[in-house]
Amino acid sequence: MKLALQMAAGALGQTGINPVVGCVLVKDGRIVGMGAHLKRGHGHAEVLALQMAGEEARGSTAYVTLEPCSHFGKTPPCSDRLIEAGVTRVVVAATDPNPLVAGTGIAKLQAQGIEVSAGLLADESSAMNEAFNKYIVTRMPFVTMKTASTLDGRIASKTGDSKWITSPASRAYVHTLRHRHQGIMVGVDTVIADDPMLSARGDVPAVQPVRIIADSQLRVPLGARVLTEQDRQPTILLASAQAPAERRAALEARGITILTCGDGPQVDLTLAMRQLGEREIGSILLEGGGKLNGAMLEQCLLDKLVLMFAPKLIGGGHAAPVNINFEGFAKMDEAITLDRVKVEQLGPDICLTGYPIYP
Ligand code: AOF
Ligand code: ZN
Repeated sequence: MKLALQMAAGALGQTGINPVVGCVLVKDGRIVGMGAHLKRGHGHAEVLALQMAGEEARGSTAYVTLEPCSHFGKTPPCSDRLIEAGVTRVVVAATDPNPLVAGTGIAKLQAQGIEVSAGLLADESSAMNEAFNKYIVTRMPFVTMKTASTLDGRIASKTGDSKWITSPASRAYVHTLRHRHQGIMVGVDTVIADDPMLSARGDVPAVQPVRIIADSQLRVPLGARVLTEQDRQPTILLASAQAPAERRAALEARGITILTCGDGPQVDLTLAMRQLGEREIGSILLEGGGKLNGAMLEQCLLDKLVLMFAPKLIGGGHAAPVNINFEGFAKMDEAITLDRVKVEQLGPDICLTGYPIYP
């Protein structure tokens, strides 16, 4: 199962709204087949492992990181394939929360007399598929907020200088994070200030995430790189119905997708997330700025926080922007707290990961 999990982990970021899954077939103490799901619409892990094993699959044990599917999706059910191939025992890590599967894959195998056990390294498997686990039951994207700030929470100095706050090790990790999400989201002020590419530029050639810009009044400059360099990565703008019609027309004439999210002065972020979910964007990395981060937090739209802190203090009062800017609460016992906190060091920086619990 550890090997199956390693193979699944290798495909993180490649499978879109699908989970990452690994499968290892063992017979007489020897591996006879292995496979991982590498791309939505292509073979599931079990099918690839069975292809490799051929006749040797008969009488083997399958170790699968996710319950074998029981439905006709883009591919036929894996549980049927395991049965046909004569696999006699199946060890599952996590069950599949997809309402189309949810225990029926295991039941199907058991009904054919196959010995099934579930739960081995289930937490490891579920953690890898945290975005899938949310999206498949809610159709809302799993949102990870990443910030890179000084120890006093600043994302720029009082003069606006921000290059660089965190170390090369932290910045490299950001590209890994980008690679693992289907969308990267920022506010239009970040586009105006930094003209970012918002691409994944890690060591591994990546499936590029969609770029999502919260831009209520469609203020994005027509020459911004997120608009002019779109061959590998489409850009989606989130706007209010109030945005000027001529801006909308100019952008649409350039083939830019604009999602209308409410008619208030600011984008209705919940509606925005729902619309992105409908477009099969199941995971988003939110990269600021502070006000957008704060608004997403206040509206309980963040599932996970990755907070990077450089061991620096820059100060700057109201002139220096902070990583998460929101109205806030009166009492400490109203605070949003983080669960399952993990702290790592990235070069000299501290990287804190946690899952917000909303009151
Ligand atoms: C498995 N093995 O390797 C994967 C599974 O549209 P499809 O056919 O790719 O089906 C996607 C669904 O199948 C997905 O939502 C999840 O429930 C399951 N994924 N199942 O047995 C695999 N990737
Ligand atoms: Zn399957």
